[in-house]
Amino acid sequence: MKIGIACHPTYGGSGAVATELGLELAGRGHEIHFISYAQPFRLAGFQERVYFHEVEMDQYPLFEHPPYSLALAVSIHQVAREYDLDLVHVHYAIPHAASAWIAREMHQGPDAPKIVTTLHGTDITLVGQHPSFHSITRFSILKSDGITAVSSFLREETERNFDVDARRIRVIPNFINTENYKRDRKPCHRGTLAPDGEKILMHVSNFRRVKRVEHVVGIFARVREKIPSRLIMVGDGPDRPRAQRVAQKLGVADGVSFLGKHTSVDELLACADLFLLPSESESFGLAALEAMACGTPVVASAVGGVPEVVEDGVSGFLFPNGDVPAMAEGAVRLLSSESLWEEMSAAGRGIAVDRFSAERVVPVYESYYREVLEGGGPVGSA
Ligand code: GMT
Repeated sequence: MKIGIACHPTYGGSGAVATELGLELAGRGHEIHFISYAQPFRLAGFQERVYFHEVEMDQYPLFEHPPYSLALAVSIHQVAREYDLDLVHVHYAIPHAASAWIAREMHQGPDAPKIVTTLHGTDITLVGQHPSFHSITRFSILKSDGITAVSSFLREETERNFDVDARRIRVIPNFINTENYKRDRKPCHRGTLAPDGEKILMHVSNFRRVKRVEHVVGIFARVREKIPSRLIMVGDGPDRPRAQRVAQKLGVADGVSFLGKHTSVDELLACADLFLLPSESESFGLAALEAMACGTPVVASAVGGVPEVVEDGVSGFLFPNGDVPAMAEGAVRLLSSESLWEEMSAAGRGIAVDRFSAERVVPVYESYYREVLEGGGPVGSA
């Protein structure tokens, strides 16, 4: 198949999944065309059958906010025509689903590419609900030829908030390359991250409000009272100063390292003893899956789609959103018992391999594409 993929290139789960999917599909013989305003952050190096098309926009003083959605529609249309795309798969509904719909309208005729929209999270639970986006998000989801959601939770939220019949939405979970994400990585950065042999607690995110990075620091401060440990914060975003302030306030700043953005989080997760994800909302929790694949148990809040990924008491512990003391207790329990840690580490790796490996999930996308290509017109109407 010839497949266009539109995604946000910035540090975040939807762009990571879109990129990994494109690379896996190319590895399976498909021709992949990434379309975005910048190279997706996980798209590095040359790979056969993979192309990147940068959406071009001229600056013009009249535009304080250049109309990216239109420029993207034009790029999708051009790439679809030039390379004879069968299908355009857009990740994160806003603005991609609307741009793809415009591109398909411009194309017209029977050879217009089909559109598959994957819903990732805040496009449904937060951003898409704003009055300025709600109706166009609903319209463009309904105009897609295929709709997928990364968890059952997100499918239900889409039905509840956008009145899209859940039967039209296929749940295809996020996946992981279990060859890259694994425990025994060499070289191991353990000695650099925790030079005195401390336990390593880790958090990876884009430090947005929903991630509650101050709770990550709060949990760490409590754990450190009982267990020699260090907190490694990977990523960056608007709440980094908040996390730094809390670390100062709680007197643990000397035990926290902020590494900034990293593309090779596999190397880092493979040396962690515990992954913390106390988000207030999370449609899936890709970072938790990445940790599990690396054999790192997870302590997280039981919100959204997280329980579909992290099995409470099996690959980690889940607690009510905001319950920092309970999360800290769970973390201490896990880190104090070698046998419990070993059990949960192995279970997490096992779940990642059995249910969320690229080998298992990518063929599900392929057969869904075939279904959509054979299925005819748009799903439903706006
Ligand atoms: O929704 C976001 O904040 C953006 C999005 C992203 O691009 O990082 O994250 C969402 O998509 C990820 C990949 O499917 C999921 O693993 C995250 O759980 C989800 N984030 C939220 O629901 C907050």
